[in-house]
Amino acid sequence: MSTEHLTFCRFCHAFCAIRVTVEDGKAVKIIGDKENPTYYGYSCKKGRQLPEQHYHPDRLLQSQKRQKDGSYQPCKVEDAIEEIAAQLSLIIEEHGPRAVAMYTGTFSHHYPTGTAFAMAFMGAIGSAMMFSPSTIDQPGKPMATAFHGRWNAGPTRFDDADTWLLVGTNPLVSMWGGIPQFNPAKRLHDALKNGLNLLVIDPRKTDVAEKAKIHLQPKPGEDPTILAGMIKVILDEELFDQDFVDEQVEGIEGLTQAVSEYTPEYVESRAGISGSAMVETARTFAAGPRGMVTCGTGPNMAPRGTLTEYLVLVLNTICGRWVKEGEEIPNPFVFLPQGENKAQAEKRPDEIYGFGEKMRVRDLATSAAGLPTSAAADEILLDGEGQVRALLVVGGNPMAAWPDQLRTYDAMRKLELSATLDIKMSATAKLSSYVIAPKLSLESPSISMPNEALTFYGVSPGYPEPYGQYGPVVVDPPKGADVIEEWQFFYGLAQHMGLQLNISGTKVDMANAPTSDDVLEMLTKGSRVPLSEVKKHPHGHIFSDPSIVAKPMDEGWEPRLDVGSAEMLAELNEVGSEEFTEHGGYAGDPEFSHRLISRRLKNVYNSSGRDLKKLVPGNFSYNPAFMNPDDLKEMDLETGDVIEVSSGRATILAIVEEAPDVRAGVISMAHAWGDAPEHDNSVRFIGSNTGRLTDNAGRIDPRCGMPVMSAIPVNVRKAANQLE
Ligand SMILES: Nc1nc2c(c(=O)[nH]1)N[C@H]1C(S)=C(S)[C@@H](COP(=O)(O)OP(=O)(O)OC[C@H]3O[C@@H](n4cnc5c(=O)[nH]c(N)nc54)[C@H](O)[C@@H]3O)O[C@H]1N2
Ligand SMILES: Nc1nc2c(c(=O)[nH]1)N[C@H]1C(S)=C(S)[C@@H](COP(=O)(O)OP(=O)(O)OC[C@H]3O[C@@H](n4cnc5c(=O)[nH]c(N)nc54)[C@H](O)[C@@H]3O)O[C@H]1N2
Ligand code: SF4
Ligand SMILES: [Mo]
Repeated sequence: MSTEHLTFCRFCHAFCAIRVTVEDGKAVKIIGDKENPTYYGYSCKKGRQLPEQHYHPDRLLQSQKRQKDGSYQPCKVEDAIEEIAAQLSLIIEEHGPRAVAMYTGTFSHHYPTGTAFAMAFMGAIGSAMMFSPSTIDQPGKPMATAFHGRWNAGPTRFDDADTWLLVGTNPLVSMWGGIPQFNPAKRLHDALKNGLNLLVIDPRKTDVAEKAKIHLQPKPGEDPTILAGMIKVILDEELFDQDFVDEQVEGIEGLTQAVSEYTPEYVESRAGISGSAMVETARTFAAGPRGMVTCGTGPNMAPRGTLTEYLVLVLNTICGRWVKEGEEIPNPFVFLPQGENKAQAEKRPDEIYGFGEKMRVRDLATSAAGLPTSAAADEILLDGEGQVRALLVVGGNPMAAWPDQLRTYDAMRKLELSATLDIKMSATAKLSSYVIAPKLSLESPSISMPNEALTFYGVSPGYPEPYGQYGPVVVDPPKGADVIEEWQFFYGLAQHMGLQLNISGTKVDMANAPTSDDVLEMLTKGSRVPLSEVKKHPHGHIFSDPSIVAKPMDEGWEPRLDVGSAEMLAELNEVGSEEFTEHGGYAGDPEFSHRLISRRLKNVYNSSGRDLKKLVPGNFSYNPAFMNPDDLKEMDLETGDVIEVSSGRATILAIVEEAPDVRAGVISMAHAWGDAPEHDNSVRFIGSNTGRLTDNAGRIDPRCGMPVMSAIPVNVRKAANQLE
């Protein structure tokens, strides 16, 4: 018998509303839900492979335990939990709770119940050693917000903008970065039809750059230069929002002084773009009157990501692009409590970095972006008091995705205990003492809350309207499977270790296990719309309330948005004092000929998806090194050649591919491919790990520990062994 079910996809973070056809208890077909008011029927090829993902022969249906000889044997999940709990208790008893660390990876966003229990578990054992991708993704966002201040009523909407500037982000592929990731293609199409002036800064002519009115295609890593140049134009030509600046902004004099040297001529000679096109970009953006600048991973991973995100906020602020008094709040939330929504700057935090848990390397500590993940491997490798001996990994793949892979590899092999919750034997799972097999998205209930919470993450794409959906269980796991939800793993550990867990201030009943729906109720305590109400709308629903508008500023309220942060402007001055070569060359590192930049590929999601036949057809599945045809000609290279890419840290093999969309002097490559070094000769089948080129102990942002992960200085040459 065939039935149809409504839920949302969790292959990526976009959470598209889908219709699932189920036959004989198995999901067989996925399509977008046309009746959904926010996604308008959108689904992508990845999402449509959910059935293949659920029933893939390599999907783990049993947890795995590493044996003495290094092989893995299935074990009952209950036994695994009991054994891991016993070993954790011993480690904590002997070395203290800091010896236990956690990494909640990408899929923590997709499974809010798992993340809440993972954090509650760490709280209960008393370890602050919680790492996440936050500090290897866009840490510039929370850092810059802390320096600049947060506007309580939040950012304005994309959908009615007149202009939008995307800096190093490609939302049509990544479902991220500024165009709301809820059917971005339709949203951009509609906006362009309504006259949107789209502006893009990217060293590659990306899918969004193709549609832009102006595309600046600079050398990588020059975003601070370009943004400072734009700010200078807007200040000099008095194109800014004078009233907003007078009432809500401080530091404008310092800013004016700091950008004074960033003339169009300077920007042109340094960033390798036309100075007049930069001026035109500034004027178009300032003319607005509505629309924002948003930034993606590229510039955050290049050097000075915090400064770039700061200048992004400054541009938005001087042009007054925040929700003003009396204007409707785009998203007053569904699953989160209704915000204060005041048209005022929030008080800035007293501490932005260097507080909380101290790392034992590089003077790093907690920052506004969290604990520096670039220090996690060192914390495992460095002997002595406080050393990390056990690592719990939830929905992440450190061996594929952490920077400085060689360090990670050594660290993974040094751990006394490692437990990884993953759907397959990933590069990390293959080095773990236990691999816990979890339920997959169609087998567990969830809510769209995580995408609401993105509203607090810099100027970034949370839902642009009060949209909410509950996704029920659609199918049971395959027969004979012994799988659990992530939260149940932590609940089980806590039970064995005699710990009390607290979720959102509620004590969890540790004797009688809650259901997943009970957990969702705990997570949504105080929500603007009760979970029970959202459940009445299986297609998802927009819970509008136009009466919720931005309130006036409190009387006597003092905090303002700061565009003159001394620390940020001092860094901008440092940029200005760097040496650079005008043609082809880059600031610093003249011994490296190219810059390797980050990118996303449409059909895979970080290290997920490359085992699914329809996503990576044929025998080859690798991440090409995309290079400009002129570079290939000069180096006598052809598409398909194996090249060696060398940074100051390491050399990797890669397969080159001609790409006219990439600026000359640049290599554009996706991350999270490849495996441990002993598999390198299989590059044509497994791809290359770009993380290995990065250096956690090299150039980093000393505040949040972000290493240089884009605009990496590299040299390239044809490999002696073509590995045919
Ligand atoms: N050089 C370089 N490095 C980078 C980046 C870059 O651009 N360049 N990007 C960085 C960024 S932005 C990020 S976010 C990180 C990503 O870092 P990670 O989150 O560590 O990497 P992923 O590859 O997304 O790992 C996800 C893992 O979850 C597993 N998984 C899939 N579905 C499920 C599920 O339903 N449940 C569970 N429990 N597991 C599941 C997958 O099999 C995979 O092993 O990488 C960062 N690293
Ligand atoms: N299909 C798919 N979707 C994904 C992912 C995936 O792997 N596949 N990953 C997900 C994750 S974890 C994240 S965090 C988001 C990220 O979402 P985005 O930030 O939109 O990621 P990208 O598509 O890599 O876009 C980054 C852009 O920055 C450019 N760039 C690189 N260096 C520089 C620089 O120095 N300056 C400027 N101006 N641009 C630069 C690159 O050319 C690239 O076009 O995507 C998510 N969505
Ligand atoms: S964009 Fe594709 S993978 Fe992401 S949620 Fe939508 S259908 Fe799923
Ligand atoms: Mo990410």
